[in-house]
Amino acid sequence: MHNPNPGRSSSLTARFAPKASLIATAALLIAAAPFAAWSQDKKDVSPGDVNYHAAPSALAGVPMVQSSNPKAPAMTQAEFDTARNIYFQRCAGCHGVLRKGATGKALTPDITLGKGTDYLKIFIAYGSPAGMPNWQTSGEMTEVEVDLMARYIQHDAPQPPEFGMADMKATWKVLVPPDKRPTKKMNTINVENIFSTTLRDSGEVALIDGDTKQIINIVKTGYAVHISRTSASGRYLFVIGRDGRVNMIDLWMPKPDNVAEVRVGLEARSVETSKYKGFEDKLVIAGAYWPPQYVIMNGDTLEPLKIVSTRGNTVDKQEYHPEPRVASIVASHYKPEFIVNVKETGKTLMVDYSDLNALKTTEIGTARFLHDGGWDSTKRYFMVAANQSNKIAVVDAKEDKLVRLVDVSKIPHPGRGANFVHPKFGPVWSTGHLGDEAISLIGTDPVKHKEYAFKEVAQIKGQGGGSLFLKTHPKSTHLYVDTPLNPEPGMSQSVAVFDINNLDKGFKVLPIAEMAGLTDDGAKRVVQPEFNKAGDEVWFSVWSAKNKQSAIVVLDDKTLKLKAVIKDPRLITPTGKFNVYNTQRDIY
Ligand code: DHE
Repeated sequence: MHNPNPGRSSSLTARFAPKASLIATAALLIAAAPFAAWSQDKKDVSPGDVNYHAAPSALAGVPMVQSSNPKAPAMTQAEFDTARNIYFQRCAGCHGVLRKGATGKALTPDITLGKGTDYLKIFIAYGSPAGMPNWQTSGEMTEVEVDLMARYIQHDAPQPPEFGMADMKATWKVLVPPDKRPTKKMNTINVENIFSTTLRDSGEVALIDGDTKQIINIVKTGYAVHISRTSASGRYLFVIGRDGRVNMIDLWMPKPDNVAEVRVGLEARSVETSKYKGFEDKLVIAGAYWPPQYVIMNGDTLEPLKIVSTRGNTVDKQEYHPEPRVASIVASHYKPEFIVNVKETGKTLMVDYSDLNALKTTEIGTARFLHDGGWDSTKRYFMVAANQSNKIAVVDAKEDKLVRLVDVSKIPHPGRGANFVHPKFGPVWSTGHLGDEAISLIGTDPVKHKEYAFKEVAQIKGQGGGSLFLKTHPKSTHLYVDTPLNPEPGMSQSVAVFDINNLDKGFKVLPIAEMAGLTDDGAKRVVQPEFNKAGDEVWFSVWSAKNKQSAIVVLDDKTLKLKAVIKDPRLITPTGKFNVYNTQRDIY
């Protein structure tokens, strides 16, 4: 199997390695020419990446329209339902809801029927050298389940329902109407230093006081919350669950809590609020994975106002794609625009929200598989990872155009990225990678450092592949890089820290999970560094499974010494943390 960390032993790689007897059987079957042809042109996906993408989808429990294909092998209704559930738990993230292909191959009956059950069983059981996990030999699926899946994917894909205005309105609740909300801040909390912390598997966020390190409130949100964003004024927090539920939290209440909620789709990842002068706190936008659409809402109440589908043609082959998911969204500081990144078609949409009845959109062709990204330090250039294309697209929010597609390493994953001033290249924005240990630095100053602007000016080496997020702060001289999806616990449980003024010196390893002092055998993945408002503390989540202990570790940024460990039975699966002030002002 492909090893994401050449030169390092990999327990996950070993786990994915078939047993000898099975290899022999597989080798015979794999010799079949069509298999080779099918797997060879597959994108290279590391096991860490597979882990990350094969997360359960919120669609698993949704009733769907289904038709069975008479040419496909028979299945009982119960078998079909079980297979559908497995598909949405493990496969939809890569192969798409409609199985038309996303970062993984298309698996529609026109392709799968010709392959036949036996062939498909081998493929599912043993995986492909290019990245399809070996579901059976890794112990993730039984032989019976593999047989079920091989038959299931020869039937037509069941289609989840659409989710239109009537559905949204039916879920929309204003818990505290605007005129019943406080007219001034009613608490003594330093709200600018609150960390909205995702409790991934409990359907909540923890609002943690950055000054006292105490939990202010645990707020009920959607299922498997993804991100939080702060309104332009800093008063409201918006949180989105994977199930498409958006929650609006008022930080002025005596105890900050929900004031409104709505569902914008059946599965979603992104939310943002209008930040342009004159439009502060006026609108909220959320992007859905299913149905593929974005929704603009009233910034006071979350009343859905406008739904726009993202179905359309891909940027390169100009082929129709039925489910281009909405990935990252940011609010422009230059114009009344939201920047909406559409994953499978590879388009960045500059959505002018100044008149929702005459919505103007500038469609910029960038690159397929857009995912996450952040602003450069001037907030003029949005740097977005086209992860499976191994590129960063640089979009100019002033001119509404693509500046450049920058080739980087394998599967860039920046979160919002990290901006700092490099001694030689001037201002740079950086990203880590899921597929290898490279950290790419991209010059972002076209005025004083023109020769370096929008080029990958350097690659530094981090601990290993499986990196998701990196972070610094304008007041810090440190760059922190996590590696939570690296198969080596030594790497997934620690972070690398670089001295920005001496990057060539390499990194120090900070054993964050160890510092947390957790006593059980949880995975303790260290994920997503986030600074406090003052920029003198950095927070890390130590993320274990739902039934294990987790924690937040706080370091003094200057000394790299432990400052606090936040442990609480209510901190279930903490992942992303969003400091109100830094998120409000896009400081990273
Ligand atoms: Fe994320 C950001 C999608 C899995 C934690 N994630 C994002 C964004 C997208 C996205 C589109 C950008 C939002 C924006 O900026 O508007 N994430 C996805 C997936 O599709 C994926 C691969 C699989 C899935 O089924 O969700 C996925 N993400 C994860 C996780 O497993 C992580 C590590 C833990 C978790 O909480 O689920 C995770 N994603 C995050 C975090 C951010 C994020 C913490 C925001 C980082 C930041 O600093 O801005």
